[in-house]
Amino acid sequence: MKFFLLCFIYLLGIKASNSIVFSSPKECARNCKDGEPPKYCYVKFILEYYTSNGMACNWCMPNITNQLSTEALCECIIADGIEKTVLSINRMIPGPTIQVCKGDHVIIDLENAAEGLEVTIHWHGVFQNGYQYYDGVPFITQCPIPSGNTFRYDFVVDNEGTHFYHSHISVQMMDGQYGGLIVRVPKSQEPNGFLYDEDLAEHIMVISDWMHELSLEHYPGKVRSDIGQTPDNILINGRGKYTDPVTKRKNNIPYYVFNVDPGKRYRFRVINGFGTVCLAQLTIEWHSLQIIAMDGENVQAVKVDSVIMGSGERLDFVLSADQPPGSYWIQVKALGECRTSELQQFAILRYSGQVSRQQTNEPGYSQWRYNWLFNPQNATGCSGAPPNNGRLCVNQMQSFDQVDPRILRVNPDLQLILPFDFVSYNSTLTTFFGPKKYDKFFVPPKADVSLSVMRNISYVEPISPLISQREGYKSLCNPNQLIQECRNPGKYTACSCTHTYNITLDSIVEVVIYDQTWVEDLSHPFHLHGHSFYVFDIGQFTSGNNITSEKIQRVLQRHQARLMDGDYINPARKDTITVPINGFATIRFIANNPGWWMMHCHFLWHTVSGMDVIFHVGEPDDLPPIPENFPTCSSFVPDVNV
Ligand SMILES: *[C@@H]1O[C@H](CO)[C@@H](O)[C@H](O)[C@H]1NC(C)=O
Ligand SMILES: *[C@@H]1O[C@H](CO)[C@@H](O)[C@H](O)[C@H]1NC(C)=O
Ligand SMILES: *[C@@H]1O[C@H](CO)[C@@H](O)[C@H](O)[C@H]1NC(C)=O
Ligand SMILES: *[C@@H]1O[C@H](CO)[C@@H](O)[C@H](O)[C@H]1NC(C)=O
Ligand SMILES: *[C@@H]1O[C@H](CO)[C@@H](O)[C@H](O)[C@H]1NC(C)=O
Ligand SMILES: [Cu+2]
Repeated sequence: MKFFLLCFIYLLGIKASNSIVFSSPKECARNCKDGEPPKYCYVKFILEYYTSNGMACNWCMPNITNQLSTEALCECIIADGIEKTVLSINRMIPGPTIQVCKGDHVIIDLENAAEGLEVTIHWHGVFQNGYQYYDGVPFITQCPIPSGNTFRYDFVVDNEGTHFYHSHISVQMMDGQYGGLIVRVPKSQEPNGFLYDEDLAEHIMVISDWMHELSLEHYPGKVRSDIGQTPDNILINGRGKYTDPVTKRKNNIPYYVFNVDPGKRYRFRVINGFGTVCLAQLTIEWHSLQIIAMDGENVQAVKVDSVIMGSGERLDFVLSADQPPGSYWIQVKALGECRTSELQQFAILRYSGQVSRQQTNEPGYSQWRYNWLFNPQNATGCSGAPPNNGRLCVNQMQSFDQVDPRILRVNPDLQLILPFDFVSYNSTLTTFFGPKKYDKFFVPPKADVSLSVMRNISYVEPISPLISQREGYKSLCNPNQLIQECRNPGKYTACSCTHTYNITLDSIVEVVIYDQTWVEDLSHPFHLHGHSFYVFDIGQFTSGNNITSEKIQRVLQRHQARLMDGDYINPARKDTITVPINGFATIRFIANNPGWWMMHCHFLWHTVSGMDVIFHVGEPDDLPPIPENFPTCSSFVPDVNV
């Protein structure tokens, strides 16, 4: 079909590109129908430095539906009412929500209008199989886009679900470069479709944390004042009230309102866009959340009362508007190090029509009780046991579809054990900051100077994109093949190189990620690009009990025994997993997508300081050809002219 079309176009002497009819974001955000031809969805992104609650807010106020259009009808970004330098897309935060149907082409022209800033955008959750050059990871799948330039992302979305896009450079995401990317299928193809009546744009919920200054102010980080990276606030779909920490008074920014009709059932799509180490907990007053998908993968529906999500995780749930009509609180509270400041934000669930219940006072941080909590921080009861104590873990969820039987094989083709850790330089600061030392670091809240590592290697970017330029290969390494500088490490230098594992195409890969950091109340969400993985096991050791490799061996022996006994029935799939504090996660994936894929902690300060690895799947020949005129970049250090 395509071939004939191309010939026809050729005969007429028209360039193929002229024959494509672009659809607007609005036209693409349609009801997906069976048998409908795919659309070419064109979106223009303009990235700028901008100001929240700035001058534009003297002229107009964004209303709530504005937030979900693709162009700002009012260029005021209100956020939480605090004036701040932001990195916005189309003068909106979150950026435009992209809504398409599975199989559509998505073309995003990203114009970088932020002077002096380089950018890339990652399409988090989209596998990009066949479109490997558009994953948006700097120096892996592309060169960073310099200011003044436009880069065209062009891919077909082949996996449905609630996805997410965000900056993949430095800590930029934290200042506003993120938004929703929703890929729907016809209702007839939604296995959980019978559970809800509506799946509306206005029920997409992007939650994010927010600082009142540029996040770069905290990278590497301060030690004398304003230490650490704790956010000042939380935003729900880009807005919220700010509570003055001294006077405890709230400002008058209106909360985001989710409207529902009594008696109907709604699909909510929640995206955790946090950038700091705080997890987010979402609870809706008097309403249970019936989980139907995690990270875009369908699960067998389960009802819970409250959910915890780490950065990069997405959750779809059904909310039944079955309570007395009125207004109910939606609470998002931040955990981990945000617990100290009891950071929380609200939105409102509002029933239409006659009100039979008045809204109560805002709930306190720890006021609400719940029977079932999803994805608990305390994962001691997750491993090998049925859900108990009101805690439901990610590994206890069941996939909707029958799993690929290859994934249940006792022995994987490749097993990677990836402990992650921080290297602290606290006791060696005089050497660390001695002459001619330029080691990378960041300053966590307790003011140690630290670097992040996985298997003792701190990831650094290569000089050129690995997917398109071989210059980058020279910094590739892994524990079995360290680069020259690391073979004889100086006392205070962790090995810094481009931590990469080559993986045979179509092999079954098992990854065991575990926490060696010893930091209380800090659980790390790991995200895999290009694939989703099956979650087999999650667990946690009691505190004060260091994870040793012997303990991990015992975890693996038990895992093997369970595989042999056929204990795992239908493990659920995800692309981001929150590894419990002092705990581990055992996952498997089928490496069926050739390319260079990152797996990394999704907390920006950990990503940027080395808690990343690259999975290189297949051979360069397995990839589609490099797009014509694909930008190149590298260092320029030629021989000196004589
Ligand atoms: C986690 O839960 C277990 C079992 O309920 C309990 O013994 C343990 O104290 C809890 N750990 C933490 C850190 O709360
Ligand atoms: C690291 O050094 C800083 C500054 O000297 C100090 O405040 C902090 O407590 C130290 N951290 C540890 C873990 O010793
Ligand atoms: C990391 O380095 C430490 C200290 O050199 C060593 O004891 C440990 O075995 C290494 N860990 C891994 C996973 O290689
Ligand atoms: C990994 O793959 C790259 C690119 O194909 C190759 O240059 C490199 O030698 C491989 N490394 C190993 C350890 O096989
Ligand atoms: C656990 O490891 C930390 C850091 O290596 C060490 O300080 C601590 O003493 C260890 N604790 C136990 C119980 O072994
Ligand atoms: Cu981390």
